Amino acid sequence: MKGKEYIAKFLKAIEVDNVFLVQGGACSFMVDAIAKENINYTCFQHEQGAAMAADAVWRTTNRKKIGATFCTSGPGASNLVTGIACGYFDSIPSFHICGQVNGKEVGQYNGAKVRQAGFQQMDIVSMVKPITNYAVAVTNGEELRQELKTCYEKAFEGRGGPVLIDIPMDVQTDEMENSELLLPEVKMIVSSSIKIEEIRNNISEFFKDSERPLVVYGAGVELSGVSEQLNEWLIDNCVPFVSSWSALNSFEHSLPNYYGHFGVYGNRGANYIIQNASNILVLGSRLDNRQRSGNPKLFAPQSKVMVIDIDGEELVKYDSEWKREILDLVHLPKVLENYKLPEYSSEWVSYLKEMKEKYYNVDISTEPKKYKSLNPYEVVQKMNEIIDDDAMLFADAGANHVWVYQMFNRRKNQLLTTSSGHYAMGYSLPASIGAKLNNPDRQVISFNGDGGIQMNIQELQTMLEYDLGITVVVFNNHGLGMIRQFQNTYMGGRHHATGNGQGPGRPNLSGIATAYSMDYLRVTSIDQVNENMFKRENKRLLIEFVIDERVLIEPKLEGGRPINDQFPYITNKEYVENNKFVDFARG
Ligand SMILES: Cc1ncc(C[n+]2csc(CCOP(=O)(O)OP(=O)(O)O)c2C)c(N)n1
Ligand SMILES: [Mg+2]
Repeated sequence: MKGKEYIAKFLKAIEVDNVFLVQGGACSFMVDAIAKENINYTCFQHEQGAAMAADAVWRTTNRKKIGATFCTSGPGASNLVTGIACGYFDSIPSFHICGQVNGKEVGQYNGAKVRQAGFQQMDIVSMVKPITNYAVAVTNGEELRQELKTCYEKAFEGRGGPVLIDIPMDVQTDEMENSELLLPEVKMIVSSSIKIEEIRNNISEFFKDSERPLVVYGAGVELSGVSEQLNEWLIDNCVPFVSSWSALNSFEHSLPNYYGHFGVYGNRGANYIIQNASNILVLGSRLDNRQRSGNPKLFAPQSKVMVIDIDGEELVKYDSEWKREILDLVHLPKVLENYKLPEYSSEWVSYLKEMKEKYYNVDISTEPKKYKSLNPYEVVQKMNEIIDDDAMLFADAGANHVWVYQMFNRRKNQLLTTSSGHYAMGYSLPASIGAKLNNPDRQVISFNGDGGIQMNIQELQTMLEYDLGITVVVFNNHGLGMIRQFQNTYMGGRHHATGNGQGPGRPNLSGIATAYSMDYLRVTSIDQVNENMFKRENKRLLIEFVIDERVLIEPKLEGGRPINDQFPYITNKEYVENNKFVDFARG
């Protein structure tokens, strides 16, 4: 058996049924081989699109399928990098298989350290080492056999993440000495009962006599496949909780004991709740600076905090007073089994309710009215009502993302995701394509800004080619809104490189829709947002929501302040009243 045939057999064995790719000499033998094995492939226009779509496979198949790419050497491989980083920072497994120039060609340089050994040769492995769980170059058939297996296993190790294998063309075309299929081992997760009991006892000790308990729901819970169990525990025990950005996909937002997501762009009420809690248990969240603010010392300074995470390195960064436990959250249900949160103060219960009533889905921008603009918050609210109960939503980077995340109320079977940690503009569209290819019967909506849509706009062609009925939404605020707001705060409102006339410029979206054979809808008033939007023969739809460029993200934390003091600033009286349990001087 030749290397290329072995690769195809291996992919079949690990149930990869569709490889995302851009063709090139160094991967063409592998493409030929998978086609012979009846494995599908999807042609993207750019390798970044292929990598982002592969990232979405794991996110949208209930962690059952791993996305895979093929690319050619050199520029094909370097184009993958941003997509790979999206997966690494969000702990999403994906499998990248890169062609490389012939190994024999490299040999002819007698080991000389030349910049490039052969046309389009590049050391992709060194480039992606810091953003993969594992990256390796193979030089012969036996290494190929061993390393394909190792790569697959490493993608699921620890936090999970992308893996990459670099395969020279001659390894693809040479006969293998041993071609017996070497399958990955499914590692049984061994749960140490001692540790589980110890952690349960520590939690119990932590919450003992706690007057104002709170749980922070992090993405690690869903990544470990235990969100259903945690949700049951939270509901059964009436445990108040707030969520990180990435955990917003893990539970129904209508749960009465859910009090919003917190952080720089978080809900104002949730931020007060964090700062006023006496005991905060953090489950599988790395508490990024978007959550704790740029000045983490001001995050919950008067609370006791306990963090449980799979990644010990994440725990090192915290204040020494905080309690920490390393635990793979697959064991969380066992830890919480039969553990009941002790009763807590009724004052806390009424405070939680008050914060929710005052701010949850209420505290939204008043600017649009002033400028007679369509209100993006109202748009999200309305979209929320009219989309399917199992719709899949992708957000991009920028104000458009924050508007969706601040306002969207996820129903049980809906999917809401983005590239949270890497926050790459251009993620939403190719990710939606990865989702639709794996979920052809579900409604898929890709939210974008007018800047971000430009980053992978070429993938509208992929949508057309494969007839993928995706709704592409563009919030057109005529520029790079999130950065413009940053410039308002820190650069005296000088909109260099972000604004109308001094920014990157935009094509006419109606023309774009025509070019890619999409239906197009330009929305300037809220009554245009209704069910009829989706009732059309051509399911490829581009909706442009026209937003005045002065419309902001509200609320938003500005530099140096604690998370409970967001812009637009509330009165001192309201601020003091909200800090009911802690004395919190204003920044
Ligand atoms: C690839 C990439 N480049 C730059 C940025 C920095 N950035 C974050 S948000 C943003 C503005 C995006 O503009 P747009 O897509 O129009 O969204 P808006 O904020 O206007 O809704 C920029 C430039 C980024 N996140 N990703
Ligand atoms: Mg914009």
